[in-house]
Amino acid sequence: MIDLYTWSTPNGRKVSIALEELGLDYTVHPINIGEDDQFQPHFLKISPNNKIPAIVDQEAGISMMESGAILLYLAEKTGKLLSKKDNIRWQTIQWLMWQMGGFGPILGQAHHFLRYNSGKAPYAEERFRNEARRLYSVLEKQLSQADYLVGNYSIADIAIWPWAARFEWQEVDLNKYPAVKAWYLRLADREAVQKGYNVPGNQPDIPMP
Ligand SMILES: N[C@@H](CCC(=O)N[C@@H](CS)C(=O)NCC(=O)O)C(=O)O
Repeated sequence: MIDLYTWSTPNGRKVSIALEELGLDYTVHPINIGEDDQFQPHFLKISPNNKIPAIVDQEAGISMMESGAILLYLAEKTGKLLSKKDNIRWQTIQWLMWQMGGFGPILGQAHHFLRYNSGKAPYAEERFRNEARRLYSVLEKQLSQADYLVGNYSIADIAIWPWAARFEWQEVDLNKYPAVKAWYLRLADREAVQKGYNVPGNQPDIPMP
């Protein structure tokens, strides 16, 4: 049994989608970051950086923060969603790192300036709007070659998709990125993605381009 500490955000959804895909039993502990639950001492013991998601794998005695590390852990634990073939494995990890170091942080800033603080910092709005679109172009090029980021469906797709699901917040029109749109809809059609998206619950439907 895995304890999942999460909230309805892209980083949180990566882990709930992976747990659903892998068919692992898990208990959800909602950490409402809008009410500062992430600063509660019991949570800080698991996630010292005061951010969701975090997991505790009771059986293995392992506690972890950082969604990318958690995805790697779950893939290693189950032997699924990360190829054992060297080239595909490392390419998958490369795209996971691209999400962790670029797609996620830049889109997070786009949300901050474009959605939550619109009109306050025109330079930052332009910078993150443009950078978001550049990143979608990179994704478009990669997905034009295949149905998934690397080889079969993997933790790279699971890491990137929940961020793309906020395309409206990023002022990104997915119709301008046809390969990304097709991939986005392919994943949105998966039952595990739909279930994982709706954790911790009561979420509106997955946004459709
Ligand atoms: N690099 C971290 C980022 C996690 C993160 O930014 N979580 C946000 C929600 S998506 C959060 O918990 N924010 C609360 C806060 O900053 O206080 C990961 O991928 O797990």
